[in-house]
Amino acid sequence: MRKKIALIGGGQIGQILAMLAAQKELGDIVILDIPELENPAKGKALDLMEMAPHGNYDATITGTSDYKDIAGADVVIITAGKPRQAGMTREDLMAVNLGIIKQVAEGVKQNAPKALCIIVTNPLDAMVYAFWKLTGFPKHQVIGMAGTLDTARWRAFVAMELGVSVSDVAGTVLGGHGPDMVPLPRLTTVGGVPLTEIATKEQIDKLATRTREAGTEIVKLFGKGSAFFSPAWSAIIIAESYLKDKRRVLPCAALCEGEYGVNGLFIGVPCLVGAKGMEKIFEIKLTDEEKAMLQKTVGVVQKTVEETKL
Ligand code: A3D
Repeated sequence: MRKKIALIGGGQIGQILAMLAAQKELGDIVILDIPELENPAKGKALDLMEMAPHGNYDATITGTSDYKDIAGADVVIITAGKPRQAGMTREDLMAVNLGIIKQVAEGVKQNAPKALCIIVTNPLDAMVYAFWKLTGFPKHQVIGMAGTLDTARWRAFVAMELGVSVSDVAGTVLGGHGPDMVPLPRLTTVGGVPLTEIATKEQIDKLATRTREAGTEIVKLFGKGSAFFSPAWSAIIIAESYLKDKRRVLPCAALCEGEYGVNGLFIGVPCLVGAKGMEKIFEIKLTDEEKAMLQKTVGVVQKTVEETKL
């Protein structure tokens, strides 16, 4: 029997997620949106079924607004919620998206209690915390997608700056999904060569700043709405690593219980994602400067989480 992937929210990111999950043949796909958008969800699903002969995939793709249709899902990816508009911070979305996450948590808890849940909705660090609190799911079953994207952006900018293949750029970004996130140049390599030996401090500082502001750069260009291709890919590789037990080490927002000196918050850290979900957090020995930057971002996340009052 095929695996089942439920996509809660069939907007910009949701529809790309559906296409990627189909192309990768991760399983059957259900796109769930609000009742007013049930027909567009059905339409997107049908369009993707009609793409299958050329896309060369086998999957049943359906649209719905009824949580019963996600019953028994193996993976749930949540993008339900408002995206930013130009001039907004992610925190400006708190009130409206917290209300939406409350509904989603109830629907997922009742219908797909065993699924690996990947949260994408912003403000990410608070929404993943709220979802975890509201469902009571174990920590290995709840992952926030942010560091995977922030790291993809960091790698892309490094490759663009140095004129090298992005495949050879490895690195990681820690912390919350906001302008205080912590790219780690010290641990970034290009084909095994340390970034710090082939780029100047000015170049590295510029790349770090661009990474921290990458989401905002796209929001400004769009004018309306936020990035969707790269967030979708970033969420799908987490799902794929789980479904195929690929055991990839991906920066994800995971519940820290002592790791990095953080307790009870979801923070972007390197995670092993395998058949049991978020199986392990890898701890890195940080320099004093990196520790100070991490503390700053943790403080920001703590404040946002407190606003959920959960
Ligand atoms: P959009 O295209 O508006 O799609 C959101 C969808 O959610 C719409 O189709 C809504 O109808 C639907 N929705 C709203 N309420 C509900 C509900 N109660 N139940 C089910 N569906 C609902 O937005 P988008 O896809 O561009 O972005 C989705 C979210 O992802 C936003 O909150 C963004 O801020 C966030 N986002 C996060 C990242 C990260 O890196 C964490 C990156 C980009 C976007």
